[in-house]
Amino acid sequence: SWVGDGPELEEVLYHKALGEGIAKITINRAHKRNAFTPRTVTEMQRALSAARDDKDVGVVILTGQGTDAFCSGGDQSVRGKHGYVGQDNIARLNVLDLQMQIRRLPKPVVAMVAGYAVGGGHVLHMVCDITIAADNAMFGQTGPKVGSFDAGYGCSIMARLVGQKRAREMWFLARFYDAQQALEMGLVNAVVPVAELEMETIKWCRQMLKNSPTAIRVLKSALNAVEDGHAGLQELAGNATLLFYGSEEGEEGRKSYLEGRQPNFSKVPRLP
Ligand code: 2NE
Repeated sequence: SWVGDGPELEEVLYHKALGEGIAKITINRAHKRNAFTPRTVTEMQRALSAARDDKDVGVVILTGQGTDAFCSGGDQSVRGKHGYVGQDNIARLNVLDLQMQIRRLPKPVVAMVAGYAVGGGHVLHMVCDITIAADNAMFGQTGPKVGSFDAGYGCSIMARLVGQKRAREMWFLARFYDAQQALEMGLVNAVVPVAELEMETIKWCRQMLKNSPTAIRVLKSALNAVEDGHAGLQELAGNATLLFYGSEEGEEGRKSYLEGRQPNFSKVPRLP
């Protein structure tokens, strides 16, 4: 059972499953097929931050309210000349920051997709680690139809997932693909009847939660590393430092400094 938790939000819901280690972030704009505004994105960032800092959370589900849409991308009614315009009258493309936040979150993020995942909403599911789709899900990029594109992760991750020819097809023709096609293309991990979507997603989360959080954390950064260049290496390297700080060797360095003596690393085995 889900309980409301975390930061005060308006366009997004934040829930935790009691005693499960699962947080759920829901875009709550069903009347617009869960299109995002700058505010929606800022709220998703705050929710992700809360999930990251929460030691009880091991997996995050990202979804949209209702079964009509996961997310239909940027809200075109607030699109201005230089991005999407928020209440502060500033134009932003802050969804790109959100994509990076999902990518770098050291916990798996699972996209739970019912209905349309299109435009910037399609990119959002692609940057998640796992996608579970309902049988009514529809996937596609609409940018070229509405005078927009995502030439960042929207292209590079897609090409890795579906291959260069298919990626060009998806972007240049801006067609929609149903859940079964998306499964065959490697865009999603599983397709289930819409009524079973949440239960199946939770099953996947529970299975991940049984496994070593550190192994999953390092593996996520390792799987990102090559594609994300310096930023990918930084993520992987941050995990090495995190683990090293917990070792006797790391602790001896810190202690010796504080005690004003030379460090004694003589007991550290020179491993092959
Ligand atoms: C998603 C889709 C295919 C759904 O179609 P349908 O027939 O199920 O619903 P309908 O009637 O089109 O939508 C329901 C209401 O939601 C609004 C619609 O205007 C409609 O409003 P009312 O008539 O009831 O007042 N709505 C839906 N999507 C919206 C959106 N993105 N912005 C504003 N209002 C939206 C169909 O609705 C559709 O094709 N939507 C547009 C998809 C789209 O082009 N998204 C933007 C892509 S660009 C982008 O996301 C992006 C990027 O490329 C780069 C960086 C950042 C963002």
